[in-house]
Formats: sequence, structure tokens, C-alpha cells
Amino acid sequence: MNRKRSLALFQKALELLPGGVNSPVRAFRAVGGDPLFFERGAGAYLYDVDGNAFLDYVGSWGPLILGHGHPEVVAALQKALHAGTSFGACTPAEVELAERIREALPGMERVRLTNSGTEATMSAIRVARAFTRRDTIIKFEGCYHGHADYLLVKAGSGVATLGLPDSPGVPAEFTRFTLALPFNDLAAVERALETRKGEIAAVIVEPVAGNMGCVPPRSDRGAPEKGFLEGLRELTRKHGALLIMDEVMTGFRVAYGGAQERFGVQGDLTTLGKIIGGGLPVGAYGGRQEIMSLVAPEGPVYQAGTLSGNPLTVTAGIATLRLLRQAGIYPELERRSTKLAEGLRQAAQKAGVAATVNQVGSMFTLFFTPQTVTNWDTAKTADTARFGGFFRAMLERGVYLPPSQFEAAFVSLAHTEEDIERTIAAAEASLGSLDEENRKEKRENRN
Ligand code: KE4
Repeated sequence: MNRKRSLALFQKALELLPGGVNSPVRAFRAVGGDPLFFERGAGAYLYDVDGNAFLDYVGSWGPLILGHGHPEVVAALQKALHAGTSFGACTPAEVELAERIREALPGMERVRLTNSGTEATMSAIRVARAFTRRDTIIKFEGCYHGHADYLLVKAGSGVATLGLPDSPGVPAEFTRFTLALPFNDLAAVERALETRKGEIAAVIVEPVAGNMGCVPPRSDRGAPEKGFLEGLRELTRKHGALLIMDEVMTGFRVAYGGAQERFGVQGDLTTLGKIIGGGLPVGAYGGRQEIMSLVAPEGPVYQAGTLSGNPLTVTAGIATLRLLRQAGIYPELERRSTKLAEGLRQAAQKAGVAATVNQVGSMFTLFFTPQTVTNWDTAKTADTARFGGFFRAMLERGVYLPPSQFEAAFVSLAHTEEDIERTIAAAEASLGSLDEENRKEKRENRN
């Protein structure tokens, strides 16, 4: 594949941007090779600067559930553009977007728009601490809620030890009120709430984890013990802590009403991002009126943003939600995604490659491990070198997966049956070649 212009651009980018990128995962360091530079997206496809076309399963990390350049979103944006890009003042569109969000997620009685998911989670945690007058929060290992200092906490700190920073530049004191527990482990949450009775302000969770790869919450269907989300709801209520559902990725992704609709468990606060901006910078947080009434200027909890609710983002968000609200959208997304996930499982089986595929709605991950992946510890058993080989083999065949084993991939409404079949065929060939590579390595090691 000709990558000349991408390579030249990356060399120049390395002289201007840390690691040559504006967000770490884009640098392809987790999969090897240099990143591609894209210049155009259309439907399910991305086109790089060397004229190569790729079936896109990143979708800008979630926002592009309709595919690239949906005509109705583009038309709405063109109209808004001529009216003005930003006023830093009230506009009718931001009221409409908030109304559409509340209609989809009724727990969000009041909504505040921000410019990123990070701002949304930071603000939701601040409000939760103010509302409960408590400081400590619980998050889960392998879950990511943006890069606020106190959320960059080392996995496995657990209830015994205080949170330890997972990045230089974060003072130890900043993470001492953050506990990181194993995802899907209700007993650990119960222990933490009991041990730190009256101290826990909130539990923040990705209701379907996407940032360790796709990992569903343990459901209570048929199981003796409670489902993970149901258990969190019960335990937080019992201990006076707020439950923050971080639906930046799952909101309007796994159902129109997000994971809270899909699993029937409602948080006290919800954070959103990605899809509600239709591909433009966005975040949102919201919840019960009694909690959100604390947010300035109605209440004393300060939070602000120059471009919060800006007309372009809001216009793209409204156009996207309007289309997603049409009947039949999610069942069709689910059908195509299930067909892809099943096809990947069969391709791995056929190639004799140890792999497991997790899928919830139109997000999925193929983990290179024989284990069932239910949390960060089991996700980490995946063979990341093998994932890198698979990623590169799929890229050569015109399929662009997320450049990391620990990210979720996304199917959009623009991915057709043919695209899905083409992806499965590319996976069969790629997994087969991986296995051939493996056998060759083994022969070479033996000689
Ligand atoms: P942003 O600040 O990147 O808009 O959102 C942070 C965030 C918060 N909560 C969840 C559940 C998220 O998934 C994210 C961001 N997701 C990553 C993808 N794994 C963004 C991609 C990137 O960092 O480049």
C-alpha cells in the first residue's frame, strides 16, 4: 500500500506535535507502524492522503454512528454556518438539544453542555461531591472517563490503599480520594462502601466498558447474584452515594436512551459526549433537578465554557439525534453488528486462533485471548502483539480498526451488508495469515 504522503506528513507532525498527534492512541504505537493521515470520510469509508480507501470501524471513536458526511447533518451544518459559528450567548438550538437529550434519558432532568467528555465527567464528579458533601469517588480498572488529574489513577489501588497517580504531573494528593476497583465486582464495591462508610460521594462507571475494549456489565439474567449495574444502583442508594453513568461512548450508541435504557438501570447523574455532537466537539452532564440545581449560576458549584452549546456542535447533534430517533434504526444496527461479531468468531475458529469477541449493540472488540473478557485483568491477557499483526493485516486489506487492542470498534448505519461480508472475508484472510506467520515463527524457532 502506498503511504508516501502519510509518512512525509508524520515526519513533519513529529516536529510540531507531541508524538506527532493530538491524541495518543492515534499514533499507532499500540499496533506498530506509522499512523495514516486521512483527508476525507464518506459513509462507512475513510480516504487517506495517498488515495487508499478504508472501511472505518473507528468512526472518530464513536460519534459517527451515521457514518461520515451524512447529507442531512451536512446540510444542517451548512445552514447554521451562515448564521454564525458562535455567540457565547443563549440560542434556541441548545434548548432543543437539551430537550432531545432529556426525552431520551429522562433521568437527566437538567442538562449542561460542555466541549468534551472530560469536562462532563469532571463537572459531574464536582457536583456529586458538592451534593453529598463527601470527597471520595470509586471508578473501575480499565474504565476511562477523560484525563482529569484525579481520574488518572493506577489500576488495582483497591480499597486497602489510596489511589496512586498513573501519570507524572499528578500530585499524589490529587488521587488519594479516588479508589479503582475491578469492573463487574460488586463484592469489592460493597467492601469499599462499608469500609469507607459515609465517605463515598459517587461511583462512576462506563455502563458498558469501551476503554479496555468492549466489556459488558455482568447481567443478572439467570444468574443467582445481582447484575453489575443493578447491584451498583442498589449499593449506592443504600450508602447515600451518587451513581454516575458515564455514557460518553454508550449514549445513543447501544440504544437511543443509552445503556440506561438497554439495561433498565438509571443513574443519578449521566455524562454524554461523542454522538450528541455529531462529530463536533461536545460533552454533557445532567441529572435530577435537586442535584443539578447546585450548578452555577443557579447554585454555587462553578463550571463554565466559552464554546459550550455552540451553534455548530448543537446543530450537528440535533440532526444526528433526529435521524437516530426514527423507528428501526437500532434493531438494524444490532443485526448488522451481530452478523459481524459472529463472522469474526467463526473466522478465528476457522484459523485456529485463540480469540473472543465481545459485542454490545454496535460496539465490539475482538480480544486475542481464549479467556472470557469480563474486566481489566482478563482483558490484559490478550496478546497485543497478535492484535497488532491483525490490525496491520486488516489495514492492508482496506479495513481500519481501532489502533489498540483495548479500544471498542464501532459499526455505523452506513456499513452495508456487503461491507460486513467484506470485513469478515478480510478477517478470515488476516487471521489465516497470522496463523501462517505464527507457524513460520515456530518452525524458525525450532531450527
Ligand atoms: P473526551 O474528553 O475525549 O471527549 O471524552 C473522554 C471520555 C469520557 N468517558 C468515556 C467513556 C470515554 O470513552 C471518553 C473518551 N473516549 C476515548 C476513546 N476510548 C477518546 C479517544 C481518544 O482519547 O483519542
